[in-house]
Amino acid sequence: MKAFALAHPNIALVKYWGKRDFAYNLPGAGSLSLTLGGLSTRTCVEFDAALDADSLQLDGKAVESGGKLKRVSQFLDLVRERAGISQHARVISENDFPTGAGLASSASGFAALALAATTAAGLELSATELSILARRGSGSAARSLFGGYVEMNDGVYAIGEDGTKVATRSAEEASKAAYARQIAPAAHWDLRCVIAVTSAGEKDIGSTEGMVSTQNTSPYYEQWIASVPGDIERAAAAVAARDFAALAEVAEASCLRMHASAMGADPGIIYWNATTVALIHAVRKARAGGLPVFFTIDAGPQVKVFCPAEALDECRALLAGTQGVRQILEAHPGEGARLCGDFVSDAAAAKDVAGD
Ligand code: 2P0
Repeated sequence: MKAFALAHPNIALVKYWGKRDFAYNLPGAGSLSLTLGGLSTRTCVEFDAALDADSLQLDGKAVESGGKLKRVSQFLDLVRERAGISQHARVISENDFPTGAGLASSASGFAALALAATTAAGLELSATELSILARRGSGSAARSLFGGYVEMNDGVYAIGEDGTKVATRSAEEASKAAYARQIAPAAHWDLRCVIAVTSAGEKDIGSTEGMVSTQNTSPYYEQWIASVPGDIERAAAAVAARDFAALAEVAEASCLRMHASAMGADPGIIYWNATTVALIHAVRKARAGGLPVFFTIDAGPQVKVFCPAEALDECRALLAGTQGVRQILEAHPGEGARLCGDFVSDAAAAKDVAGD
C-alpha cells in the first residue's frame, strides 16, 4: 500500500488556458508540450488504515489544511473509488525547483501523485488511463505522464487506434477522450530550455483561478480558444521536421495570445514583471541577430527560453546578462513519469511505465 513515483514538469509550446467542463476538468482546447528533464517532483503515497484523514507534506512542511490538502484529498477519492478501498493516505511530495511560481509544479505533482497513488492502491492503469486520471487533478499533469514532445487532446475528439480523430458526445465520453500522448520521444530533438527565475515567491493568481476569470470575463477568450487547433497543427509539424524557426513563431504566438486573453479579463490578469518584459525583448533582439532562441511564459513571471543544444551557452549568457534575473535553471527533453525506489534512488534505475 506504499509507492514512490517521480515526474518532471512540462512546458507548453501551445498553451492550455480555459476549461470546457469543471466536473471532469476538461480543457477548452488541446495543447502541446515538452516534458522537462532536470526538474523533478518525487512523491510517496501510503494508504494506512490507522489514519483518520489524508495527510500531506510538501517540500518538508506539513500542509495542515486549505486548498492544497483538499485538492490532493479529492484526487485520492478518485483513486479510492476506482480501487474500492477506503483507507486514508499519507502523501509526501518534494520538488527540486520552486513550487507554485509558474514552473508547472502542479503538472509534475499530480502526474507523480497519480502514478504513486494508483500503484499504492493496487491499480494497474495504462499510460492513457493514468493521463485521464491525472487530468482530473490538474490539466497539465495529463501531459507529464509522457516523455518528450506531447500533445493533449481536448476531448471533443478521441484519438482512434489508427490515429484518426473520432467525435465524442457527452461530458463523460469526452472525459475518457481528453488525454495526452507522446508525438515524439525525448531523443527526437535535443532542444534545451533555460529558465530565468525573475521572482521567487508564489504567484498571486493560481492557474485555475486565472483561467476561470479569463473565460468568464475576457472578451478575447473565444478568439483565443479558436486559435489553438491551428497552432497545435503548426507546432506538431515543426516538431516533426525539427524546424526551430517555425516552432519559435508558433510558440511565441501561442504564449502571447494566451496572456492577451488573460489581460483582457476583468480585472485584467498580468503575470509579468519588468524583468519578464525585458527578457521578451532581449530574446527577440538576439533572435533577430541570429541566435536561435524563443521564449514562452506560463502563469507566472518566469521566462522559459528554448534553444538548440549547441546554442545553450550563448542562451544562458543572454539570460544571465539581463538585469533582474535571480536564478537560472536548465532543462532538457525528459522522460515520462515513473516509479522509483525512494526519494534518493537513482532516477536512471526507475521503471518507466509511461513509455507507450
Ligand atoms: C499550460 N498552464 O498549458 C498552461 C499555460 C499555465 C499557462 O496548464 O486548473 O495547473 O489544474 O487544470 O494545469 C497551468 O494550469 O490548471 C497550465 P488546472 P493547470 O501549461
